[in-house]
Amino acid sequence: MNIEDIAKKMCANGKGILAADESTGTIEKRFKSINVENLEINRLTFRQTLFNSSAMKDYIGGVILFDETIKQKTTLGPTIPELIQKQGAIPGIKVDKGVKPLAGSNEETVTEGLDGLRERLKEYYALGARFTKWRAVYKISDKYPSSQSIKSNAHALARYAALVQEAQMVPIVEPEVLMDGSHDIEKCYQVTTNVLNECYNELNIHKVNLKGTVLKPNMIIPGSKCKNECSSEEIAKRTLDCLKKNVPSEVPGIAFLSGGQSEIEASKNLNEINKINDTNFLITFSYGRGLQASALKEFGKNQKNIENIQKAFNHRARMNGLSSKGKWSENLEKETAA
Ligand code: 5MM
Repeated sequence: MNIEDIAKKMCANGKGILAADESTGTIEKRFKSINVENLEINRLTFRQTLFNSSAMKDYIGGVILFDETIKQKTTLGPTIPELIQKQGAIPGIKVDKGVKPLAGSNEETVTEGLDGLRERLKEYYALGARFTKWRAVYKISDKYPSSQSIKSNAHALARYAALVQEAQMVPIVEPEVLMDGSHDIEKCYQVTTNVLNECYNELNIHKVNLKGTVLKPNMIIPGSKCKNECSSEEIAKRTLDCLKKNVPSEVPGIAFLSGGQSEIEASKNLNEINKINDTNFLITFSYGRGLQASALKEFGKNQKNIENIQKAFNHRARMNGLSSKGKWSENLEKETAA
């Protein structure tokens, strides 16, 4: 399959992306919240339980893995990428090396990982990866994000994307404007506009074929400490407007991050966006917490109760699959939970 077809397959037909690429430090935080020790076997057990779930076939087009996971063999025989392929999904890999303080603007970060990337991409391709992910992070405050952070992160994202396409894989471009803070929805709209503009400016300079990319953005949403509440309808309207104005129409797929929204909020907001989607973009999810939070809780209760862990994951995958078609409802949420 060529990269343009892969990009569509990851987001089409009511499917989305499972972000299971937590680095060892991030999964440690998640496991701590459920009192599970951060051992390799526990990480493998949790992830292979998700990847074996029945909902994978209908609702998951791609899975983003971490370096450790893509190299693991399941306790059932096949390797992790083989298990994902067997479920009809495409294995992908997070290739950034995380955020580091940005020299000259130390309260902000720049994402690193370009050194040696060309060689690492060859290795990941041989392991079965057909798409990759790189996440840039921007925080909002009175003085941030600075143009230095917007420009340096966009430059890195574009150099990453160009290398990934050279290696015949699809780059997911993830510029995440964080929800942390007390800013309102308007501020999020403005900052995301600036961030997206600079990203596509750099992607063009680096001759990235946009038809072979997927954008993973934040929704346009008020900060988590903002006093003014916003309806899902307003979030959907502002988000779609921002995407229409700032994302070139060649981009085939837009797969949102959940960014700290609750599982239900993430489904509800995605659903509202799809209800009014009058663009050609395939609009779907690329959720980490938004897909895994309930399953993680069940894993914490009893790691051996595979049925309950998978039941929780199947439910969230189905709900988000419906949201990606604008067919989710609060009632369906309750019916299935009951
Ligand atoms: C799953 O978390 C991903 C990896 O984070 P670290 O590199 O910091 O360990 C993260 O990039 C994730 O893919 C996105 O932020 C989306 O996840 P959420 O939880 O926001 O949907």
